[in-house]
Amino acid sequence: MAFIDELKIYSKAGDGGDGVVRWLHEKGKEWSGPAGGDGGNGGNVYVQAVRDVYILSKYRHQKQFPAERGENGGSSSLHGANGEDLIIDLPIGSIIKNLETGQTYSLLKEGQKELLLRSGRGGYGNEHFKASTNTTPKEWTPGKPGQEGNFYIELELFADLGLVGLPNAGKSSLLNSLTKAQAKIGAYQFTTLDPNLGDLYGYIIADIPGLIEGASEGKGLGTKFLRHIKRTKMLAHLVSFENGDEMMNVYKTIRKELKSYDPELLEKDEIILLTKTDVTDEKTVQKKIKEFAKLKKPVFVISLYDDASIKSFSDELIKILKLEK
Ligand SMILES: Nc1nc2c(ncn2[C@@H]2O[C@H](COP(=O)(O)OP(=O)(O)OP(=O)(O)O)[C@@H](O)[C@H]2O)c(=O)[nH]1
Ligand SMILES: [Mg+2]
Repeated sequence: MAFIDELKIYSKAGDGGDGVVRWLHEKGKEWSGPAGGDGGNGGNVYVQAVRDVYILSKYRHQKQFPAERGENGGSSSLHGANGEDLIIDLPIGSIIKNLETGQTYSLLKEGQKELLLRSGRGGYGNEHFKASTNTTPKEWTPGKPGQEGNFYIELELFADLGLVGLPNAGKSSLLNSLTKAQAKIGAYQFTTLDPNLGDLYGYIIADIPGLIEGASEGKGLGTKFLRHIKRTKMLAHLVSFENGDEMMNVYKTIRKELKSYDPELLEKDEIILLTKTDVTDEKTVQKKIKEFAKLKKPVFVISLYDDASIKSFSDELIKILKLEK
């Protein structure tokens, strides 16, 4: 299913039903008393957090989200039925902005429910206006309108581990070998256009589209997707041996781009993954391990063609993620 992480919708809470003018019907008496019921209240609009990062794509073709109107009052003092509330399910990590009022709501926990739009009250029927001085009231009031508004919904994923690195570093390949994700792999840059997610024993790994120098100024795919690692607990930074002597520079370039997007990204715990060891020799691997070890972060080397390297990284990763929780 397509991954959608932003959406604009229009929503409206239900209007109240109108009050009505009705009369008691007693034999021989035409105006024996008012009996017009009140209108029902409209339905409210809520958003609720669910554990489904793909749910926004379900709403792609639905731009309007109205809650039910209250029913009008009836004869014999019948109160109109209340309109049903509308509950819009959104993924955990959604930020919802009311474009009219500027108010924002963040859904942080599964099941969290927020009232977006308040419904209109039902109007009064003529029975409501009965008084000793007014035994045959003809007054009634219409239902009040429900609130309405346009909303911008943006998803910031909550992953346990975010994979970052240059295009072609092997991020999607790694995601596929660690999890059941079936991310597209390609021997060209920017194969990944939207974040991919995988599940490693309950830990969510997010594969972010590749970054390049100047991403913060909009080069390549820009930094649009970096918001998905803002709330990610830990980063895995992939650098391929294909970059040869440039590996450390490549690493620093990506760190610079992360920083210009949000300096806090640099504060996150990070592990370093030197990928594609199969394209180089053992001596270079050892040299690079030493060089990167100076950064005082865990360093791993992997190759897609060396199952043992993936297995031992996966085991270590689970241990590290357990400690992070
Ligand atoms: N030799 C070798 N090639 C690899 C390895 N891992 C991935 N590749 C290849 O490298 C290319 C890029 O891999 P991807 O996983 O698509 O890279 P990515 O980092 O997701 O790239 P973008 O989505 O463009 O950012 C593909 O042709 C893979 O087959 C590896 O360990 N060794
Ligand atoms: Mg990719």
